[in-house]
Amino acid sequence: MKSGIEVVKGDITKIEADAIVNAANSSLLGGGGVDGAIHSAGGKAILDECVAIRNRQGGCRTGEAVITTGGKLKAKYVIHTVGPVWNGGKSGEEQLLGDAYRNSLKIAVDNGIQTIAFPNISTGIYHFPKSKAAEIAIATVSDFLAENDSINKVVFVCFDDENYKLYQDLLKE
Ligand code: AR6
Repeated sequence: MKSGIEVVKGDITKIEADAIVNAANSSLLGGGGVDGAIHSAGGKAILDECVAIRNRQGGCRTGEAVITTGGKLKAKYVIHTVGPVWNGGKSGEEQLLGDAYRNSLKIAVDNGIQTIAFPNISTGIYHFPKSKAAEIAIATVSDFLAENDSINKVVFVCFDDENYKLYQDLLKE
């Protein structure tokens, strides 16, 4: 296992970390999947801050990230990022998925966050192929950790068996 990286299977809303990452959409107003789970477990304080960000800067573009309170969650912060919708792979999806991970980590560093948990961004409703997404997620996080020592733990929280197995296999290498 690469140092500083862990993989667990489960529900990210239950994770104890300085921050958990949300696979949001550009509106920042919530949705289904992990986004719906985070907003319902974390409560209205998260949505209120999302609305304020939206009023200030017009939402969040694909590949970018914003930060709010964790509300009622165990995590102090939620970092909302927007992964790309998979559209066959010729629309910059791979670069944009890497950007979503990288920009989430950058905003974590800017906020003094030391432990952060990621869901498998874009691999649900947005249909990014899971195997390719896992490779990009692990490579992007590993490269970032090699150049930054303020984050000491990154947890990949896999909700489904297929992603859990992919991450375990890739991280064994
Ligand atoms: N904890 C951890 N992972 C989860 C959870 C959970 N509680 N629930 C689902 N997942 P998705 P996307 C996994 O669809 O593909 C929303 O409507 C899920 O199994 O949540 O980036 C947003 O508002 C999958 O592996 O996000 C956007 O409109 C992963 O989380 C859109 O969906 C991502 O699946 C974003 O689509």
